Amino acid sequence: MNSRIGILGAPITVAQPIDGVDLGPQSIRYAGLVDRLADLNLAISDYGDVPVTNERSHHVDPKTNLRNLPIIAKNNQLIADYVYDVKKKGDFPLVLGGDHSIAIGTIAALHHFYKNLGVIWFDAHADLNSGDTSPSGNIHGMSLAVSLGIGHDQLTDIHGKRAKIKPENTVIIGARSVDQGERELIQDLGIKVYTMHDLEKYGITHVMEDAIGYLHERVDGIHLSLDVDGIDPTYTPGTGTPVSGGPTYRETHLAMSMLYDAQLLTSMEVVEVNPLLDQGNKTAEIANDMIAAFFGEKYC
Ligand code: 4U7
Ligand code: MN
Ligand code: MN
Ligand code: MN
Repeated sequence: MNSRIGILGAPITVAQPIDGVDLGPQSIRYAGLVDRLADLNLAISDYGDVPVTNERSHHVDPKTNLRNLPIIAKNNQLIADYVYDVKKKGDFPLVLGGDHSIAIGTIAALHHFYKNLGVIWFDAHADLNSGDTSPSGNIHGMSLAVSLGIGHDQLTDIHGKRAKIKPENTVIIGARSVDQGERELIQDLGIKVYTMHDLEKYGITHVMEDAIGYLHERVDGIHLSLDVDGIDPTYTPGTGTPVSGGPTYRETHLAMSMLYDAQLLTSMEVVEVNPLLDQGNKTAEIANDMIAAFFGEKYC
């Protein structure tokens, strides 16, 4: 793994309706991120936050079924520009959200550097809606679809037209709240999904070995998009769309350690931490534990 990490905050909040997720990057830093990673003998550059703006309207455009499209498109264009610069420097990008719409910008930037970028989407949700299928109009539930080239062109055409990743290079882990339109898309595109049923039945070790083996044959880089609501809300209560029945702290930690051991990952983002919904700063602290495991922190 590249030993220089470039941290960027991406405090978008308007792709979902609850205030506070814009404080995610600061809460993760406050929980000790830079010192923790420096202890792993990694060189850290914290480039601060992308200067996004969060003017919110609660109105869903009836023509598109999208909330706050223009501002989200503008913010993600900025995120893509900033992530591109970090990657161009040769740093390993670590992007801190913000709501999960930031993946639109992150993946758009990263796709320039790979022929076949793999994505591991660790999430309770599939984030495969579009205006046509979304029950909410919230764009944080559409970012994986957008990266696959599905959705409004103001979103899909950031840093290049349509798809930035291929469905066969995409893996979802931890899914347990998938909408009807998302199910159909998963079937149609053949996206590999490890649901909570698979995690229960086969165990996290087998699922991670299978996912890593599957991607290893296909891709030349792998981005981890870690939505903290992927983890069971007992551990990560500070998030806007919690879903019970997720992987435990220990399972998630093991998954992160196995990704480190595989030495195939090339970028990471951590999203949906909302300190205003949290118990103390618990969710940001647990996010730090997972990030540290991902970058090679061992128990002993
Ligand atoms: B997150 C949802 F309907 N699917 O589209 C939607 F359940 O980034 C939730 O994974 C999306 O947190 C959650 O609004 C987006 C809903
Ligand atoms: Mn998500
Ligand atoms: Mn989610
Ligand atoms: Mn969420």
